[in-house]
Amino acid sequence: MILADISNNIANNSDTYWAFIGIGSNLGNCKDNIDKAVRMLGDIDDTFVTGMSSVYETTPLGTTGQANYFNAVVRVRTTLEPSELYKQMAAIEDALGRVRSEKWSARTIDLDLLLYGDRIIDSPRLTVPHKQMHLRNFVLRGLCELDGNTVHPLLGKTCKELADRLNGQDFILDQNIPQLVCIAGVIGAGKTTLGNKLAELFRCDLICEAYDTNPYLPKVYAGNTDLAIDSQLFFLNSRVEQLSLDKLSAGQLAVSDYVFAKDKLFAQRTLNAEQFDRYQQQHSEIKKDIAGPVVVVHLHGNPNLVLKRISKRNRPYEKGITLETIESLAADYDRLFENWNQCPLFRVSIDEFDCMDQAKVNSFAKEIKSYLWKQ
Ligand code: A4P
Ligand code: MG
Repeated sequence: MILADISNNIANNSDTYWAFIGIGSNLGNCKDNIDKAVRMLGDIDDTFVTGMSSVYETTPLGTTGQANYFNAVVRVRTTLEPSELYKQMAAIEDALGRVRSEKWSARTIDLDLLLYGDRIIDSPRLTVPHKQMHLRNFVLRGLCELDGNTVHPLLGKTCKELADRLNGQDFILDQNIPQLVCIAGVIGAGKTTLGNKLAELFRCDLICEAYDTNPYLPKVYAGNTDLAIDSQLFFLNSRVEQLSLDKLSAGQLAVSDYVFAKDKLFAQRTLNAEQFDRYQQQHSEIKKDIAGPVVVVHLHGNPNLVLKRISKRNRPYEKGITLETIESLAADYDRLFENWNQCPLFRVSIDEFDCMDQAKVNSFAKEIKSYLWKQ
């Protein structure tokens, strides 16, 4: 039965669960395949389709040269156990002509059990929540249409929060690239402190911005603008060396207390037109040789709190930093991340997230790990 208020008839049954099922099709008459699949889901014994998202067209993830997908998500109420529900879903895939060839192959229909109440299942045939759902906008979009407040029981975040991290993109766990977690944010936001803690928990290296070995930086802070280009090129070269694909191997976990994209942001702030041209030439030559982030954490928050932290650490050349500088830097970072599409982006408010709270840091690290390929 479909979209039935009949769900009310079984709503009081304590053995009744709601579940979300993701549907995808990119072979044959996709919309028709999806319609049929939804009807067949409604025909499963003791299972009622109580909601369906729109059907939307998406770019294939994980392959090239395939037709676009059509995706949707349905919500069901069921008394079936997850393994039984999954068995019925697989039977529907078979009945609709699904041929199981290699992974990522085109398919008439794909039914994935995304969520089953707040149950966590990790068996050889079935993993719930679906292992990759938090990386896929084509799944979270439908979930958000149905109920964005639905909580992912392992990550403790709503589907809306998970979707916000993806900014409309789909991602895969890719073992062929370094697993680099970059922490970004204005001076004094606490990047190195958090980076240290994450690196410790991940048992990996923390790659630190070379601000204390940059010989030009104090002079630039003191107002010597001629040296701005030297300072900027020093940073650029040091970042390239630190993040070089010769240094970080495929699958290797690493944390850095900066994101490479900030380099250009600072160059734009500090260089004049002629200096910036010089900088651009070097920048464009090297970008392809360095590891990109797999996750970015953007620490943002109250500029007054940031200023307080800066004065507390008492670095002589940071004395001249004003509230206005921090505000304008923060605005630059906001612009940088507004349409960020390189990787999932965690926006973390420093007013709410205290990185001295070890329990919070532990669960944050666990969450980040689910966005990384695991050895
Ligand atoms: N399995 C484990 N847990 C689950 C679960 N919660 N739901 C096991 C469904 N299946 C689960 O599934 C492969 C194995 O996963 C099964 O043995 C099952 O017991 P499958 O459906 O037989 O094969 P598959 O579909 O090739 O694998 P999978 O993992 O479902 O593929 P994906 O990762 O879902 O990729 N791009 C767009 N835009 N839209 C799409 O819908 N879909 C895919 C399929 C690729 N790119 C896409 C889309
Ligand atoms: Mg599948």
